[in-house]
Amino acid sequence: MTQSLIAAHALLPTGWARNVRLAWNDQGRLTHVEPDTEATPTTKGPLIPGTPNLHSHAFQRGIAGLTEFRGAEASDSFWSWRTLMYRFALRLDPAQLEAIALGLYVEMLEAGYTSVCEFHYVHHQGDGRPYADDAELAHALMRAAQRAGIGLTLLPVLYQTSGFGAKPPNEGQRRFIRSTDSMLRLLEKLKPLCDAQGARLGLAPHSLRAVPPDALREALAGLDAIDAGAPVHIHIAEQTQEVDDCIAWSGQRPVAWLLDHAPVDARWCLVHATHMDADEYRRAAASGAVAGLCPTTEANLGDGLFDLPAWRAADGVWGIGSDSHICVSAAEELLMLEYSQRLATRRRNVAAEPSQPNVATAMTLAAVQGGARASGRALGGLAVGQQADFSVLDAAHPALASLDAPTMLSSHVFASHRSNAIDAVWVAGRPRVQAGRHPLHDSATAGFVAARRHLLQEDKP
Ligand code: NGQ
Ligand code: ZN
Repeated sequence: MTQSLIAAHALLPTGWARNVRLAWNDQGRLTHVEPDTEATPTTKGPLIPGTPNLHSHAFQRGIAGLTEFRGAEASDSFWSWRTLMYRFALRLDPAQLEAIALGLYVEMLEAGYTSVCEFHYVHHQGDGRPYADDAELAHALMRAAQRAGIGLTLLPVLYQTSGFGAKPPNEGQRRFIRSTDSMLRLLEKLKPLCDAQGARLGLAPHSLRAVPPDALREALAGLDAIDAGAPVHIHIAEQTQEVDDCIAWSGQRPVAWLLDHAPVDARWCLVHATHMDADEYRRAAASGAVAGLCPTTEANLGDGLFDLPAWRAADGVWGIGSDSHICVSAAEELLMLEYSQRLATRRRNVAAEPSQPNVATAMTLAAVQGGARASGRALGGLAVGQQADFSVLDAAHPALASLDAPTMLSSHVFASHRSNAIDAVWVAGRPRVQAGRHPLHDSATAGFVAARRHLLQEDKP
């Protein structure tokens, strides 16, 4: 098995370096990262760190592209999309979930994501009763990740109410609902299985509208007893409706409420965090929590705009997720994020950093650092002790050919327009994608299409 290579150009946490020798151990952890070696490069295309995908609801890949029409209401919204999404969620069976997740994870690898945080909330059978094995659907996701060879942070989701003030859940949410005790039993059951697979187990209180304060406190205490460092992810302040409802309930905005009532720190990922006031930007950034940005989903759902300059001015850490999977491409998420900021600020290269003026380079490094923190795994890029997760760009792609390495990355993000410029992808020191293809590409794609067709047929009377 290959355990080392020499990259002509590699993007290290400190920036671009030449003739870098990478070596890793049997566990897939980097043991050497040495620039300026004399040896002849074995890898010609620029090597970039693998991007962790910090937010995924795998099953939603099955409806990507299918909700792009206006419904009965004069104006469509996040909430009408959610109604359609719930209908689909109610029909999934374990085999279909596994097929959709496998197809998705293969797509992710081919697009340069080397790991995924799976925010997993469809727990029960279609009628709302638990499966005989309560972890049935978690197992389906874990198997899909293992078969694809993508890294996994599994985040079982606590979902109890349909709105602030402990509003009872609605019928469409019946597959998601769990008591806090049943969640803690699920986590206890999954912990050794995740450890055995090299996955990290965490917890995701779905949102403040789905988890009342007592349940939040008890679930976090239970998680700490299982793994005091485990990641905690929560959807927060994505829609203005949620902000208004939170103020009506508590007198506070969601992020402010969370910061005052939960021990938010670097273990936490605040997914979306779209609607914050100036004080919330400062306080949330100072907590060390990662802002889990999902730029194409947030655009698709009409969420609103995150203020990246305000977040960075407060030294906030961020990463990217593909969430609803309307788009599965790390490069396109970065493009969407940067472009949304340009449109809002009427400036260019908004996400560049004083230490890193090349915006694609700065964004890639930021998304890796933030994604690693949110994943709770050693995914912090090309440095000793981190996992050997990386992509090799296709130096022969027309958008990249004959450019220098940093500009190849710029063109990959800004100018390769949907034609993938990734040649190879390695996870934990093992090649998962070669010549742009995952070995399961054809079979996983066929399985995905069959599962989607089946689910859509069930929709017809
Ligand atoms: C989710 N998605 O959990 O899949 C949510 C919709 C909700 C986003 N927030 C459900 N983008 O928030 O209630
Ligand atoms: Zn989400």
